[in-house]
Amino acid sequence: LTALFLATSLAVFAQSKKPISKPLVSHIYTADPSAHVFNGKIYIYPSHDIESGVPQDDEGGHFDMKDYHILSMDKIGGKVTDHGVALDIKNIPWAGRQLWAPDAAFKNGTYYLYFPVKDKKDVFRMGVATSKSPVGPFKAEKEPIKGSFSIDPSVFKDTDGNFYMYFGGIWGGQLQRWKTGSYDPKGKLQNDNQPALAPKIAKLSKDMLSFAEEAKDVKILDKNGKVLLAGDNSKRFFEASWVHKYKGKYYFSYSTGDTHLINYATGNNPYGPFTYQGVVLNPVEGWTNHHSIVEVEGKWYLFYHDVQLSGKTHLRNVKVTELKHNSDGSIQTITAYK
Ligand code: FUB
Repeated sequence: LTALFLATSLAVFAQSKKPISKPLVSHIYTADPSAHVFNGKIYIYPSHDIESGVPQDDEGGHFDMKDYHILSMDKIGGKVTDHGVALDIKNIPWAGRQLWAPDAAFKNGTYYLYFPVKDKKDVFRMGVATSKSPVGPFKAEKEPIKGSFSIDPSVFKDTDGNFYMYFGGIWGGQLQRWKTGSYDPKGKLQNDNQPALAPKIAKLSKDMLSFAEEAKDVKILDKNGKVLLAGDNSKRFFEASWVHKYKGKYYFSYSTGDTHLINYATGNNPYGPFTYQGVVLNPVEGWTNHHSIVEVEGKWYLFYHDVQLSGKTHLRNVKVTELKHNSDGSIQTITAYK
C-alpha cells in the first residue's frame, strides 16, 4: 500500500505543468480551504500545514497540524490578510494530535469553527469553537460534538436557514472504523464489489453546538440509480465533502483520495441521494485534493490547494480559480495546470 501511495504521489507530481493560479499566501503553508462570504468579505478557513518531522505513512501521520490561521480578502484577486492564530490545539481540552480540515458557519452574531482532531485515544472526533469575530480567536467547547467521528466537517447553510454538517473520510480519516456504528480500531474498508462507504450528514441543532439527529449516510448513485461501489475508486467518496446550491439543486462535491480527483454529484435535497455527474478538478500536485465552492458577487469560485511552494505533499498552499456552471447545470472541469 505504501509503495502504491508513493508511486501515485510521484505520478501526480510528474503531470504538473504551469499552474493557472498563484498561492494566496506564501509565508505559511495552508491547505483544505473552506471559503465563505460573511458580511460581504471573503474568509478562508484552511488547515495550517507545518513540518513536524513525522514521517509519511498511509494514515496521514505527516499531516501533524497544531493550529489554525484564518485568511481574508475583500475581493477575489485582492490583498490576502493572515489574522494569526485563531485556535491552538493547546486550548482544545480533549485534543490529542492532528488538527485537520476545518469549516466555519455564522448564525445570530456568532461564528462557529468546526474542526476534526484526534482525541487522546487517537480517535478522530469533531469539535466546535465559537467567536464573535469571523477571524477569532475561537474558544473551543470542552468536549467533542456528541455522535461525531472521522474527519473533514463541512457545514452547509440551506436557503431555509437550516444548517447541516457533512463529514467523513476513509483510510487515515477512520470512517471504515465506524461501519457498525461504534468505534472498531480493526474496522476495514469494503471489498471492491460492495457499496463504497458513504459520507455522513447530520442536521445541526439550533445552538449550532451539537447534532440534532444521528448522522446518516449520504448516498452517491451512478446514473442508473445504483450506489457507487468501493472498487470504483475514480468515482467513489474518499474525503473532503462540500455542498453548494445552484439554481435550486444541491451539489455534493468530494475528493476521491487515491485517484486524486474532486468529483461532484447532484440531488434535490440536502440529504440526497446524489447522482454522480463528473469531475470538478483534475489531480493537483501533491497527494491530497481538497476544495470548497463559493459564490462571490454573482460568480462562482473553486478554492483548492496544491504543493507549488514546497513540492512536498504535507506542505500545501491554497489557491482560487473561477468555476463555471454550464446552462444545463453541469460544472466545467478545471485543470489547475496549462
Ligand atoms: O489536511 C489533512 C487532510 O488531508 C484533510 O483532512 C484531508 O481532506 C486531506 O486534504
